[in-house]
Amino acid sequence: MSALNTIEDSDLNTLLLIRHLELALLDLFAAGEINGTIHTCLGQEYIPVALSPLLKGDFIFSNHRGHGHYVAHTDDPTGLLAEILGREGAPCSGVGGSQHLHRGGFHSTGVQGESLPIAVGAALHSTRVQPGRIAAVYIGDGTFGEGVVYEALNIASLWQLPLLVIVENNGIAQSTPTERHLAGTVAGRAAAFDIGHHRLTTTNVVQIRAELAPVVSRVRIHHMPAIVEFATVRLGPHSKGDDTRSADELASLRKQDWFGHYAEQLGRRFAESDLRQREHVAALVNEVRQRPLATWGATR
Ligand SMILES: Cc1ncc(C[n+]2csc(CCOP(=O)(O)OP(=O)(O)O)c2C)c(N)n1
Repeated sequence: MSALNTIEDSDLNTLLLIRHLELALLDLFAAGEINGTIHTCLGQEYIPVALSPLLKGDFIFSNHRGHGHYVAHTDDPTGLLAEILGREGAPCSGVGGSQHLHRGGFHSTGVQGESLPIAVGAALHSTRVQPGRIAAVYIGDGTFGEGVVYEALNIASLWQLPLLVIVENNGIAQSTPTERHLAGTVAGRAAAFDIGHHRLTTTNVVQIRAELAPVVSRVRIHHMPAIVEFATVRLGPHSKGDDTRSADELASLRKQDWFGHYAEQLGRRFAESDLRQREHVAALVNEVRQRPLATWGATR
């Protein structure tokens, strides 16, 4: 078991950066400064932070809850803010917004399940022209309700493609608890397609990375798909103002928040990073919201 106190400063900073960005986005939404909606990854930030160094240079496919994925994999919080606020410097000219982000090998979509077959295509492309590059795709537990997921898993296994499926199982899909929408298990589904499955329950990024490094290597070197499933918590509403969970349930989920555990174990180091990131995000928000509006094509 890897001790949390060996966590690198850069990882701690990224975790807290994502946490404060998500909180700032909720404030901006409440102030009417964001069009459409947002889905925050509060509670799930540690997953892409643990995975990002293992997936450098790979294709990353994200979903509607993708802010943390984007920041961890691209190190571009300013671009994310500009995109969501529709300001100059937005990587997709402010047209993609919160759910449709693209930068380099990073792509996200708000259409549930859509990324799976596209990731399979990217993995196939890799085997032909860029061996060693894998396609990693983030999905939620609710996305197993989409038939295309099974078509993609079938082909990835049959053709032995370097596909890593990262399941963020937060126990709920919008307002439906997992036990009411999912028969069987994620592990059972992986087994049905002869795909390796690994389930993680810890929020310790050091431990997660150590445990998954050999899994990702196998995908990369032996061209075989794998599914990694995180038992995690969604602390915020699905998107905005649509949390149907009781106050008691939310209070018990908050006890599982990595933030409290990290604060307890890392003490002053945590408090200092937390303050720095809070101030950093406040400054970023201030700077980006004063930029002129993005124009289509201007930043491409
Ligand atoms: C094809 C499609 N159907 C429905 C939706 C609306 N929708 C967005 S997210 C979501 C639930 C997703 O649940 P899950 O996959 O568990 O991810 P989570 O939101 O928990 O991260 C739904 C129904 C959608 N975006 N796309």
